[in-house]
This record gives sequence, structure tokens and C-alpha cells, in this order.
Amino acid sequence: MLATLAAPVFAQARPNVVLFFTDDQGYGDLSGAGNPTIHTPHLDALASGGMKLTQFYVGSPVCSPSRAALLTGCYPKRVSMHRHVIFPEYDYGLHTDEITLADLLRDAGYRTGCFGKWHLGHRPGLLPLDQGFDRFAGVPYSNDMSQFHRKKGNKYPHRLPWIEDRKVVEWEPDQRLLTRRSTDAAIEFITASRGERFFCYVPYSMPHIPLYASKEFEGRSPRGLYGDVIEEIDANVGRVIATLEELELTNDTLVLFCSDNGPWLPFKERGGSAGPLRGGKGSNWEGGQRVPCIVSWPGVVPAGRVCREVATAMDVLPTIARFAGSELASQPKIDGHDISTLLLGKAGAKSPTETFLYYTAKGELAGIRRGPWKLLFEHGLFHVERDISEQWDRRKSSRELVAELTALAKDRDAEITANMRPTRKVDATLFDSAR
Ligand SMILES: [Ca+2]
Repeated sequence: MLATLAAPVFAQARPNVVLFFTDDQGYGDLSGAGNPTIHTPHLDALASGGMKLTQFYVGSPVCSPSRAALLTGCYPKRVSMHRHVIFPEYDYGLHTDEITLADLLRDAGYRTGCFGKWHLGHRPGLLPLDQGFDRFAGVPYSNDMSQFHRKKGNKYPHRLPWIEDRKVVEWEPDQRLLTRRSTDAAIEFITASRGERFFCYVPYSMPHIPLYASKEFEGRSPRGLYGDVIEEIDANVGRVIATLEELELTNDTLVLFCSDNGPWLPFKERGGSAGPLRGGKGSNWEGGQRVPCIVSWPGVVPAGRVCREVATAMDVLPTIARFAGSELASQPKIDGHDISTLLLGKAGAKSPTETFLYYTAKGELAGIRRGPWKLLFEHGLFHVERDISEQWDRRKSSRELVAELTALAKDRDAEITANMRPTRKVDATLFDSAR
């Protein structure tokens, strides 16, 4: 029945979109994923009222490239954002010629806002307002790029600003309040958008190290500060959901929640958990790039479903474009696919992703997934459906498959390399972050 409803429903529905993107939260860091010491009732309720995607991949195991993939629908390499993260002294960012999800939705008549951590370039002309957003409140890069949090004893030379639209309004904001403050700005934006369509992007800067929770949440979780931070995120997601309910927008709003990459394991208890997955942030093991993902749109996305098909953060742009009734330009080329049939719970719907390429944190081709098989050139061949923890290397018994997948990965990567589009370099600075 949903299948027959699908086409007319979303041609007209044009939902509001709220996109939560946490920073370094692991696959296992929700109570709904079985975590016994972190309680996430709001996220669990969002999942039970919507769909949980169990094989959702981000485009990179680190922040900036992953964000580029989410907002452009492209492999980070295609938009030259694959070479690790952007540091305060860097002079480039995502090219403004790229059509971001915000550009696309703004052109479709949506109000657009970004509240949290940007990390796609912070020189003039590279901020959210230059990439399709009407409003921005948050930090331009990671919360450890702060004079207080890097290189103990040899202080980091850069400071962290809090920016509103294009203006630095505060230096070194109180990090205990980052989650709440980003949420407050998101709620203000949603409330002010009433009567219009909106796209509210909430890339929380937590639980990226250094961890901070507000007084209200500190000491709550038996998991320690990491658990407190996740529980505060959960409560703030709950505040946004409650706002949608108060404004009677719940049925008109698609909410998507996911993380930008896996947990930062070397920080031990201060990092998160990838649950059954091997590895974490910075690696191409599943724990680095397979992240928690929940999609809710009551009445359209069926409640209580689990989607086990492969989907990626690059699919978000073309799928939301479809729901918003927006035509994708034929150029430039993107890598993501429309996964609306998966989200609508259509019987027998299959992933449109034939292959998924893994790139290292520095942007080098590391492997490929096709069907249940995943080849990491340096580590082995794994059947990730039967062997989710990537324990049993099948290379020796599957030499032909290894050769085939190696050639396929190189071929796909060669196409991307041949068609790479540039970043944008900017000489001028918007602010002087040096101490
Ligand atoms: Ca991250």
C-alpha cells in the first residue's frame, strides 16, 4: 500500500528536514543499539517511530571529508575534500560552485539553517552562508582546535570562535554549553520558520574530544563523561522533536539522525564504542564508517522498521531532493543514490548502491564493498554480513574475487580521479584565530 501511495505523497509533501549529525559517535553508543550504560530514550523513540538503518556508511572516517560527502552527495575525493580535516591555518574549503543540500533546498523554497560545527572551510566565502544556508550559529571547526585543548604544556596557537552568520561573536565559548546552544539556535530557527518549509542542519560538535556536558547532565551516566555527553545530545534531540510536536509539524517533517564517523578509540573511555564493529574513527574497518542512522517521517516512513540494506550519507542529498520535489541538475555528477524506496519500506526494496569505496582519512583508496563482500587492500576480504566484526580474512580461498574487486575499486576510483572538481582557496581571513 505504501508503494502505491509513495509517488503522489512525496511529490506534494515536501517535508521539512531536520538533519542531526553528531561528531564521532559510535555505532554502539545508543541504548537502542544495546548499550547498557548510555540511556538514549529520545533517539530510541525516534527509531521505534521510524526506521533504523543498520548498514549506513559515511563517506570518510574523519570529519571534514564526511561532511563534504553528506552535503554534496559525492565521494569526498570527487570534490577534492578527501585529504583529511581542515585545520584553522588552512586556506581552502568546499568549493562554492558545488551544489549543497542547502543550496538545493533553498532553491526549492526552503529556509535553511546550520547550527553546530561546520568544518568545510572558515575563510570568507566558505562559511555556511556561502554554501546555501540562510542562518548559521556555531563553531567553524572542531572543538579541540582551541588554545585550551591541544598539545598540553605547549598550547595550541589557535582559538575556537563562536560564529553567528558571518560574524565572530565570542572566542573560546564555554564548551559545556555547545550542545544546548546549538539546539537553542535550531529551535529558534524552526519556530521562526513556521508557515514555511525549512531545512535545519544540526551538526553537533559533541561527542568529539574534548568532552563537555552541562551541569545538568554531568555525572548522569554510569559510562562516565562520554555517556553524559551522549545523554545530553539525546535530550536535546528530544527538545527539537518536542518543538516539532508543539508546532504540529511532526507529520510534515523528515528527521534524520546519524554520526559523521566512528568512535575515537585511542581516547579509551573518553571515546565511544562501535559495538560489534571492528575499529573506529580514522580507520576503514566498519567501526570507522558504519554509523548509527535513524530516519523518521510519521505516516510516510513506516514505524518500527529496520532497514538492513546498504545506504550511505551520499544518498541523503538525492533522496531528500526527491522528497522535496527538487530536480537534480544533470551536472555536476554525484555519487549518492535515491533511497526513497528503502525509506518508504517498499517490500523487497534493494539498495541502489552496487559498490561502496573506502578511502583512508587522508583520501587514499583503501578498499571496496560489493554485496556482502568487503575488500580492504591492506587487511583482507571479509563477508561483512556473516562476519560483521571482520575477523575472518577470506583472501586465500577467494583469489579470483579479490582480483575482481581490486580491479573494480581501481576502475571506479580512476573515474573519480579523472573528474575531480577543485576546492576553493581564499587568501583573506575572516578572523585571526592565533593567540
Ligand atoms: Ca568526526
